[in-house]
Amino acid sequence: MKMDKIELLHLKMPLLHPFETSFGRLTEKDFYLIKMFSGEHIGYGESVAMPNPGYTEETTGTSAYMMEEFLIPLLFKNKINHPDDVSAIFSPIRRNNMAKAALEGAVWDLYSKKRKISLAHALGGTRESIDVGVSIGIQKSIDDLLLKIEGYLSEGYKKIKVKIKPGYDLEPLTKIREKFGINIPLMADANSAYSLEDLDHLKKLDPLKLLMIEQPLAFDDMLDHAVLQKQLDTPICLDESICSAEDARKAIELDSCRIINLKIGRVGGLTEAKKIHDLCQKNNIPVWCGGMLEAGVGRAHNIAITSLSNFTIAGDTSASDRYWQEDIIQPEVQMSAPGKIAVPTSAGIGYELNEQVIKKYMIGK
Ligand code: OSB
Ligand code: MG
Repeated sequence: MKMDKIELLHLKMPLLHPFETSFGRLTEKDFYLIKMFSGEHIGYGESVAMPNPGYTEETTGTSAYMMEEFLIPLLFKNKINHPDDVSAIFSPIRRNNMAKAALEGAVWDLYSKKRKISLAHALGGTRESIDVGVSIGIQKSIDDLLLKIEGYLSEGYKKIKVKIKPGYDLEPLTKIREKFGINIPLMADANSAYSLEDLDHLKKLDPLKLLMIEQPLAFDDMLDHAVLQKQLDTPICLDESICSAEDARKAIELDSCRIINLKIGRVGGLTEAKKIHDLCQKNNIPVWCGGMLEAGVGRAHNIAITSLSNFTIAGDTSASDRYWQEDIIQPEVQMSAPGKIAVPTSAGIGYELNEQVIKKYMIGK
């Protein structure tokens, strides 16, 4: 695959609703869209790094710097026969996974377009549609939270994930159970807001029968999560802690988690995500696709990877209108049936870019 040109488009898109977590509040999405030109085809990628290094160490700015200074030159210097080659080409560069994933995603799109198959098919996906849930940020009041959940449940979302932090955990979760019952698929994401000193407090979550608790302890911890998992009935799901297949192997061996939230950007690309998917499948660890408030291109990549068979739990890949006034792709991502999104069958990511919307939100190139 010979590349002619790579463009990085810098976009800032306002979120419909501010998104608050234990690590901060986001009102707009600041990201890079990658256009990779090769002959008659263009492959698309999206950098999912956040403006601030609160979730991982990367930022919008560092990912652009790494792409321009190090990663793109490597892509032009090396021969790429298959997208799987890209992670090997990038391996001399430590971490910077979101920068790597953005470019590798464009290579995967290009590869599938050249072969005239869908990205999902190229990745080995088998599902025709995926189950989707929604991740709800910390709200001003519990009443606001309950109202939001009611709305998303009526739209058909198959998993409700709420962000928690110390002082905003037992009460909102208990109220949710009181209002919607013990049977709605409910989980909580702490984004590393607790420590083992909170063990007794975290045990109080068990009677709420959450599907799982996501990343309760430190972002780089495996041992304490294993200690906590032994004490909890609620399955632990790791997000921040899993940045590679090696991390997943260690977490599984240590029993640090029973479920893994798989994010393409966090693990450095689709090839590594597939490896983690396969490893988890062998070890009976279900995975689901997490989100980074992606615009349409990142969302399309998430849909494609979720078509793999061990994505057995609804992910955070919600429809475009949960985030945006208007998305950068057409058609926008919509539910094909309640709680489901159809996996595109046309070549590559299966969505066209909406250049008008891109022009409107582009702040640099
Ligand atoms: O922890 O899963 C997370 C968004 C940004 C950074 C981290 C996380 C999230 C979400 C939102 O939970 C998922 C989404 O709707 O894209
Ligand atoms: Mg998370």
